[in-house]
Amino acid sequence: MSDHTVIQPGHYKGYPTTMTRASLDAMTRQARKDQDGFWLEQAERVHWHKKPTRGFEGSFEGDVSIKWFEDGLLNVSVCCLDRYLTDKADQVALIAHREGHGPAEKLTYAMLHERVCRLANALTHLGVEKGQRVAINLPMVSEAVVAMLACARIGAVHVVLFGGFSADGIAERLVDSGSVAVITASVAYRGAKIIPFKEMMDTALYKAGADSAVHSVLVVRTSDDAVPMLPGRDHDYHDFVDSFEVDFVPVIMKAEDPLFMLYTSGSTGKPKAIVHACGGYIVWASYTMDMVYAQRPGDVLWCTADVAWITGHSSVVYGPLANGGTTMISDSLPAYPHPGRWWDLVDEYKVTMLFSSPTAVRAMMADGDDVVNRHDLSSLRLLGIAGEPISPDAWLWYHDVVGKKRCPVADTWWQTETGGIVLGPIPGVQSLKPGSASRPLPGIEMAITDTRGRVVQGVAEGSLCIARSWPGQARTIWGDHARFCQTYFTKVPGLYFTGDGARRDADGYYWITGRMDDVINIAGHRLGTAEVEDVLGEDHRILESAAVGVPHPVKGEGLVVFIMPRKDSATELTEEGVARLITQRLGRYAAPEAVYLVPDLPRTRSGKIVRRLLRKIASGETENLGDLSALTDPSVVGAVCNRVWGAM
Ligand code: 6R9
Repeated sequence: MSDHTVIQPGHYKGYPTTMTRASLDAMTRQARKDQDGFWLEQAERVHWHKKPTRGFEGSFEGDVSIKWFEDGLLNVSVCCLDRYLTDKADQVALIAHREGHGPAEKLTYAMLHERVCRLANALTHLGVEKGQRVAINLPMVSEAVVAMLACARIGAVHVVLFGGFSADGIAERLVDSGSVAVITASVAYRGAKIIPFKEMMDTALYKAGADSAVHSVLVVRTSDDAVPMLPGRDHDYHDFVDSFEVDFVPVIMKAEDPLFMLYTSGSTGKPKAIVHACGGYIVWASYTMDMVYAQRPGDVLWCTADVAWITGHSSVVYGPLANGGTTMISDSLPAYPHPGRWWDLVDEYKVTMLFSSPTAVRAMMADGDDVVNRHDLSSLRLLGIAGEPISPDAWLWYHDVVGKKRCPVADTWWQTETGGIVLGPIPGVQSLKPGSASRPLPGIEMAITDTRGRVVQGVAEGSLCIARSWPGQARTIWGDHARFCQTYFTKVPGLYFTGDGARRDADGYYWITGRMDDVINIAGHRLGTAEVEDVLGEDHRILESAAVGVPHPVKGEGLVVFIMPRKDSATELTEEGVARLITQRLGRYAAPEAVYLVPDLPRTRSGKIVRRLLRKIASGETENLGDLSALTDPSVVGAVCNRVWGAM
């Protein structure tokens, strides 16, 4: 698909937007000219206890410091709830659908406020204080949204942990974050599978042992089966929480106080918790969701992301609620109990905006057009995606078959570190190009740099960087500011380095070419290959390993692992055993597509494993393996190829 496939905004006649090309350009110009003035104006979107007068303060140089709205005071739960109690108390804030549990629960702003206050009281009663961390490990149930907002209300920092992490993964994060309380569920359902959340949490807490500071565990009962409860530590969520008062005076926070942290993967082994600050983050969540989604009364936004991802934070919880919209969550899968399940739900709940992942789009595309065509999807007006690159074919399928060519598709590019959308179209105003994440939102100074770190203007390809701070920017990595500076600000001094590669075309549209570091993206989930290699390095039977990402038709990328066993261990080590070890240690999401035991790994003369070559071999690229003369022992390649291609 060439850059010339362009869908003009006029194609979506009558698309409701209050913006025009001129107003958008004016915003971009104003943000460039007067950064502080622009953002202080945007900060008016949210409710402040004391309005800020200061914009950005800090620097991307040296010991990087990022501060926004420093003299402002606020409470984020007030921005999302209390401010709507006067005019939207009875409007539905949250639709929470659970597969197989009948009609969805609908919580109005008043009801959500009540529940948040009860939990805020309960957490306070348990001794949780401002600044302390609370881990949330829940499936997509209403309590997940309540828990995040209740933490925000008492000033505790929430750490939402992904349900796909293993007990080891959870233990490591509980210890690293110093969490004092946990909110979890007895089980989660994933289609026909039951995932024992509480049991995993018990194992994690046992493994963390004295290193964990967790004193209380609240358990949402999601099944009728009893789960073991440790007296003194564990409480049944509703038995405990529902008796508390329905009001709680919000703790007033400084704009720069942390709101939450969220673990993500980078190119080194240890997972890192990205820290976001109250003021900048909520302004950014509100601004970005309004620019791209522009929720209006009557809109139902269903973002299918798990709350444990940044998309779940900004596009499920904080953005929609800060803007007074209706947000929907569901623990359903697109094809369970039958293909087209999500289309049933779109019709049943009259979803107007569906925001999902390219992986989900590809999976639903594989089920065929008939499945979609059997449903009434006339409620939809906007389709969104984020998380991974989408091919123009899949984009067009989403647009033509799901959106019936009526609904714009907003491909939005962002990261845990960016807090919200950075690249994305303004539907109805800007042209769309299938496969491109469009253009930067006003206020974002995107840059592309060449291999020498020089900013290139105009049509360019290289490293995707951001030249100026924006309010939703991550402030640090929890407990490791040096790593924060090193990871994001040294590759191209003075700029924020995203880790992605991109091409910019003549119209200023960005085309993401993928990660430039050793991070792979499996169905939108970031996994550092070093994380996998670290786990394998702990097994004494393994001499060395190399993890690589290969293209996968549905998941975007899949994990393939090469193992060089110790000579004396070659017989006891099996490829299945290695795969099991990875899922046990990291979680189900990291399950490899293939594991290959090989006698040796291809290396450069300086001893570095040539992952690029392994990636090609694992992808079945039999030609163009490139120049092998730089390898210490080119014959190794033959042995690796035999193992892999013999198995294909
Ligand atoms: C929001 C989110 C971030 C990484 C990012 C990039 C990839 C995200 C994308 C995309 C192509 C898009 N990514 N959006 N790639 N097109 N529209 O996914 O955050 O989990 O931190 O992942 O995802 O590689 O660097 P996160």
